[in-house]
Amino acid sequence: MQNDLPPGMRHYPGFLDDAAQRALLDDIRAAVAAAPLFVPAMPRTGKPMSVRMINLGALGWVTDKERGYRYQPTHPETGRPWPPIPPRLLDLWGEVAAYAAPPEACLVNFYEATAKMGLHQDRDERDFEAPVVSVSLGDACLFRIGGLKRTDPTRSLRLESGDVFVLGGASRLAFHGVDRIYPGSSMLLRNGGRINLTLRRVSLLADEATAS
Ligand code: MD3
Ligand code: FE
Repeated sequence: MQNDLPPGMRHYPGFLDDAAQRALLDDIRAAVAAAPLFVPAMPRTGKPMSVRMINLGALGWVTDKERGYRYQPTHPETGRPWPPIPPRLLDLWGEVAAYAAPPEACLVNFYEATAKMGLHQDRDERDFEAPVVSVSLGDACLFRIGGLKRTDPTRSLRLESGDVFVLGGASRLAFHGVDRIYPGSSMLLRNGGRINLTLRRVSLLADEATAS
């Protein structure tokens, strides 16, 4: 239940109806046709992550063995700019983010049935005032959210297709991860799997205002 969530976290179950989910999926498919999914690799070890990803927007989050986690304006394999963030996602941000500027990055994560994401913090952005807005499509997942320290107690939540989750305020730097996917739990994606979109601010508004 939403009211049980820590300050700064808001869960909107079923925010997108089936038609809205399908329209968004069409946008994502068009973007993937222009910008192929890549397999991110952990800094230093080069261990591949189990998700595949692309980004939309002016900046995209990437990681590889040599250069580690970072935001950059271009696809690491094609060298081309990321596709734009579709208007329906900009509108969604406007409805839930309560922030004075549009998102600069939309990370698109694709999970196959066995993919997961270990407990981590999102701290590669400079602006922690802005929330992260997450949209889930396709198979449900078991999402885990903790506190500001890795060892803080965690709680688990099932995120379903069409759910929106907003992480801001005191929860912006909370540890979180995806423990498992529930194959066959949604009919949205013909071949199964889960797509998560995270809308983010990366740079500081103050810098933008004074950039020359
Ligand atoms: C809590 N993605 O891309 S989205 C990520 O479902 C990421 O693909 C997960 O963690 C996924 O970094 C979780 C929900 C989410 C996103 C950002 C957060 C939860 C968060 C930032 C702070 C706290
Ligand atoms: Fe994250």
